[in-house]
Amino acid sequence: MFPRGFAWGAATAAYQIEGGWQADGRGPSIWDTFSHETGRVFGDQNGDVACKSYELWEEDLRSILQLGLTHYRLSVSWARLLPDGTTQHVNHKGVEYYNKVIDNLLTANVTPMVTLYHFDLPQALQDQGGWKSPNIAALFDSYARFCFQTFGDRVKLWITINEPYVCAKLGHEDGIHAPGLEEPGGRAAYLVGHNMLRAHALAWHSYDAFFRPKHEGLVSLAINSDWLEPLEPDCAEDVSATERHLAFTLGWFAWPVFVSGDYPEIMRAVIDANSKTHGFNSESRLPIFSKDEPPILGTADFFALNYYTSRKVTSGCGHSDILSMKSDRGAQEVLDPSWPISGVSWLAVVPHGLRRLLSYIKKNFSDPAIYITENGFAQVGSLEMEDVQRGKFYTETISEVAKAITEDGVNVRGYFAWSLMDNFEWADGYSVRFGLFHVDFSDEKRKRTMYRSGREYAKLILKYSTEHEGPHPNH
Ligand code: GBH
Repeated sequence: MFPRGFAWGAATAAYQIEGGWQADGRGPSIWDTFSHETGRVFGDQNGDVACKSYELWEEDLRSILQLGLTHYRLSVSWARLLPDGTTQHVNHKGVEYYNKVIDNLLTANVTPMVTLYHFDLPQALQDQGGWKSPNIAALFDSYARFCFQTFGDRVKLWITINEPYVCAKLGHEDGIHAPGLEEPGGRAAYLVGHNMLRAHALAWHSYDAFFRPKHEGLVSLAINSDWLEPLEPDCAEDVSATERHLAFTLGWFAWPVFVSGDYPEIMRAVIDANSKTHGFNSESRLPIFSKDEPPILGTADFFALNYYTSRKVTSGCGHSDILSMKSDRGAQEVLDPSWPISGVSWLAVVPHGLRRLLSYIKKNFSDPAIYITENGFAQVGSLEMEDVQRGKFYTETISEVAKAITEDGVNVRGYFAWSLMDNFEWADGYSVRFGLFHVDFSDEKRKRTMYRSGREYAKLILKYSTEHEGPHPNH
């Protein structure tokens, strides 16, 4: 059911697990700043200590081996490697840490997939305008080259930026992620998304020109999207609201990279029309790609998809007189009452949504090789080590992936569960648990204990990764 060499993985991100926020010369990031402000994160918690992975990497490795993962997706902390964000000052202790992690993984026959940016911008760069500044693209490119140069002999799977949508919208329009900006008008979110695409593209071109020839790896960006369906399939307005929503979510980043080098036409048309209505008539709020910069089109060697949930969509977006990315999108999300809700309110359990989204990607983005770089299920409140629901979630989701491969012909190359272990869940702090391993945050040693769902995932991996190993024809 799963092709030979299929990646069976789990994922984490530096700020969510490492702790050691001031250890060995790490610089501050925007998540340090944000989480240290009162009222930003649940219970005013932060990632100062988190799972202590900076200190306890060997425990993480043990967990990875217990699950039998073939791949592990981690992110490197920009501010740990380059404390002020620039290559002027390299923190060698940070380099040593990631060298150890990568080398240990390879020795254990686990393939690393490394994300360069998972929400944690060095504060020094935020102070210069962060992702809103056009200069960020070149700074990111230097950081990426530094990482390719330092780790690229051993790391062959790279993600430049994780979920630009989340950084742009949650960080710069909703203000619920770092840097916590609540800018109306949509302009900030579009600008950040634009600079992230420029940054990603520069890094991809750098890899392509200078590193691919000897390292032969693959580079992409991780795009998050819910699966979206019209609330009333026969209602033309719901159908067009759904198309619009898909264009503003998945299309915002996937269309420029996989289809045209520019934003979906409907995005530009809607944003321009709304700008006019609101009396803006100068330049568009959605930036335009310069012809003098390397092209965005073609800058992904595979499609990296983070999928968690699905929504039904209907037209309109409530009553909003305020111009925003959300109001431009003009779509209202509705939960289907038949979908169970996981521990967090936003995560309705819809495994078949993943199969449909995979087919949509195959059809609309030229049948790319796809890695599902995140997918998972959250627990909150009372803790269940026998997390039956999560086990069922993984079993069902993986069976939908199997159908996508065998029945729909989708070229899926790997699946990464979010997450290896419970960790700092951004604005929800430690109140939301996504792990295959439980982490005891009241224990000095941050003891990791496998959940029942971890045991079930391990069984699935064992079953599917050995199905090709029949008896040798000569025996
Ligand atoms: C991923 O984002 C992140 O990459 C990962 O770091 C994180 O731990 C994981 O999800 C689990 O959350 O609060 O109602 O505004 C997934 C995409 C988009 C899902 C924002 C949650 C917030 C909904 N996320 N969404 S709400």
